[in-house]
Amino acid sequence: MSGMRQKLQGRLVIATHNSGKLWEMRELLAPYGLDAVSAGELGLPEPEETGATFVANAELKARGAVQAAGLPALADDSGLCVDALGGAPGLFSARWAEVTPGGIRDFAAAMDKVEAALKKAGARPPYTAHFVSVISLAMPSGEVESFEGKVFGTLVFPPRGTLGFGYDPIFLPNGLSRTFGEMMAAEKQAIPADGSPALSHRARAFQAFARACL
Ligand code: ITT
Repeated sequence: MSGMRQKLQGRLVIATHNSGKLWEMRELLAPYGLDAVSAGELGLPEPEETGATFVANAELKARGAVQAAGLPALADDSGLCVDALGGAPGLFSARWAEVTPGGIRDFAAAMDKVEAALKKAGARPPYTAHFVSVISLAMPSGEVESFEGKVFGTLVFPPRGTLGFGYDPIFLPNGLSRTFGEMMAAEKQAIPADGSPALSHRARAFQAFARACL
């Protein structure tokens, strides 16, 4: 793993086809002066996510991109895990939003589905939940390293706010009064200068990645 500990420089691919994630990852990388191109800009195919864990899926996406592009590749696999639903939608967070299998995604419908599943399970508020993000870096040498971040909170219905993406409008981080959907990106994913933990799962995973590789 010694190679991974060298500073990452030059061009890298952000191996995501999700515009919300891409935007956040570009913002997180911006201070480091790397030239980040997206999987979409390079015309890379979207790999099928067949892994059984967030780490497996993040690594599969990063490996696919490093092979296709010949550049270091950074991928994120993430999801919302709801305690009363046994961790669902979890790995299937994107799939819960698909209107048709593999087709366009409707997160208003996905958030309704979460609420309906909670009702069906007989759950009572507070609906505790967490977001997970695993960021994997794959190098042209074949090395891969992964970093995880989590944020804990509760779910609110109806959804609140129009900012962010995905399940942000139902997620209220512990100790705060606004959902991720009501927060500016700068607040959701700020990296504190004093090294204390960031707020969002992705920013936390990024902090671990940055400490090791940037
Ligand atoms: P890529 O695989 O191309 O990166 P994806 O959208 O398919 O994009 P995932 O398989 O990791 O990504 O799905 C995770 C889903 O979880 C994603 O589509 C979001 O809806 C949701 N999610 C992840 N992080 C989130 C965040 O910060 N805020 C809201 N929802 C989030």
